[in-house]
Amino acid sequence: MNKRPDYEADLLKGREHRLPPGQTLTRKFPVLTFGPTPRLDKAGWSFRAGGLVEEPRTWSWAEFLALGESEVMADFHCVTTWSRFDNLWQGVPFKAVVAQLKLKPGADYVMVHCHGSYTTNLPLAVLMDDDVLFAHKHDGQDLEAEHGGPMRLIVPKKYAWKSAKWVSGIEFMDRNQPGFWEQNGYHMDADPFKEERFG
Ligand SMILES: Nc1nc2c(c(=O)[nH]1)N[C@H]1C(S)=C(S)[C@@H](COP(=O)(O)O)O[C@H]1N2
Ligand SMILES: [Mo]
Repeated sequence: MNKRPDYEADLLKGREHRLPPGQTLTRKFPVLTFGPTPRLDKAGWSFRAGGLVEEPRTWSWAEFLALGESEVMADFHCVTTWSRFDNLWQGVPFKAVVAQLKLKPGADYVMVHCHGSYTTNLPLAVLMDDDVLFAHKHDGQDLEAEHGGPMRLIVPKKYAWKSAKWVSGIEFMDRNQPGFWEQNGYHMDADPFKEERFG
C-alpha cells in the first residue's frame, strides 16, 4: 500500500516553536462558524465605530479601504486544536481605524460586532498591535463568505475565536465585557502559547 506523504510533518520541521501547546498543524483551512453564514455584498456593506467615542462614525466599503491597507503574514490557531501557518492577510490595520476616532477617557476595551449575533471582546492595547487588521483578502484571494468575507478581523496572537468574521463594527467600552464565546466559558485573553482556552 502506498503511504500518503506526510505534508504536515514536513511543514512543521524547524518551525516547532511556532506551534502552540496542544495544537496540530494542518495545511487545510477548516471553517469554524457558530450558526449560519451571512452572505453580504460590498455595495451594501458598512462599518460602524461607536460606544465611548466623541463622534460615532460609519464607513462604506470604499471609504473603509481608503483608510489604508497593509499585509500581514501570520499563523492561525483555533482553540479546537488545529493551527494553520503562514496566512497572508490583506486589509485595513486596526490602528488606521482608531486614528480616525477621538476616544473618550476610559475607552480601554473593545467589543467587536458581526453580522449575525457573534461578538468578541479584546483590550484596546491588544488590538493596537501592528499585526491586527480587518482583512478582505487571504492568500491573495477575496475572502470567501465561509471565512468571513467580505471583511473579518484578524488578531494573530490570540486564538482564532477573537478573529471575528463578517465584522459590522466596533464598540469602545470602559469595562472588559465578555463576547459570545467568552460568555460561554472561553478565556477573556485567549493567548494560545499560554493555553488560555477556558476562563
Ligand atoms: N462572526 C463569527 N466570527 C467567528 C466565528 C463565528 O462563529 N462567527 N468563529 C470563530 C472561530 S471559533 C474560529 S476558529 C475562526 C475560524 O475562522 P475560519 O472559519 O475562517 O477558519 O473564526 C472565528 N470568528
Ligand atoms: Mo475556533
